[in-house]
Amino acid sequence: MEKTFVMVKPDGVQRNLIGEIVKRFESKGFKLVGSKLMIISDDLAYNHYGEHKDKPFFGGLVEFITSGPVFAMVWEGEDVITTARDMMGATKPSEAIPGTIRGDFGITVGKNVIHGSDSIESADKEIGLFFSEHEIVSYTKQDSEWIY
Ligand code: RTP
Ligand code: MG
Repeated sequence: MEKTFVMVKPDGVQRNLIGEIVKRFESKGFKLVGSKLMIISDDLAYNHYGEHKDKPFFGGLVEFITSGPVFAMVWEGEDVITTARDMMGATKPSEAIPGTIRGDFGITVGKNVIHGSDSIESADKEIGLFFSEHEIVSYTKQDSEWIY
């Protein structure tokens, strides 16, 4: 089953949005298979956001993402990578439609509350960066094809 990496960014943690965000993914029907509150090291930030290393906002992005605790999660379910991105909304909260997480809780692009992997490749990479194998829990909720 497909897995994705989702993270409540430091602004979301400070604003007490962990529960709200977990609730949205649970209510949608996805299965939480890993989670932890952690502070991102500079090394991890460079690895995670390496694709943006030449962008003008890279320094500020690393400074922000390492500035306080984040809540890192792995969610599992059919098409969870794309669906999580849709639930998050556009990168710029000003362009994110109401009903999405960024549309409902964000204002500025630098503090946009949540991260989610944007492809199968980035999900694999990011899950591996943030979680060791024993931290991903494999379990069954129901003998059902539609409850993940
Ligand atoms: P993320 O990786 O954090 O989930 O966000 P994303 O895919 O929607 O956007 P991405 O293009 O990967 O950008 C990563 C993060 O960099 C910050 N950013 N700032 N100042 C700017 O113009 C700018 N552009 C991007 C945002 O915080 C974005 O989430
Ligand atoms: Mg991205």
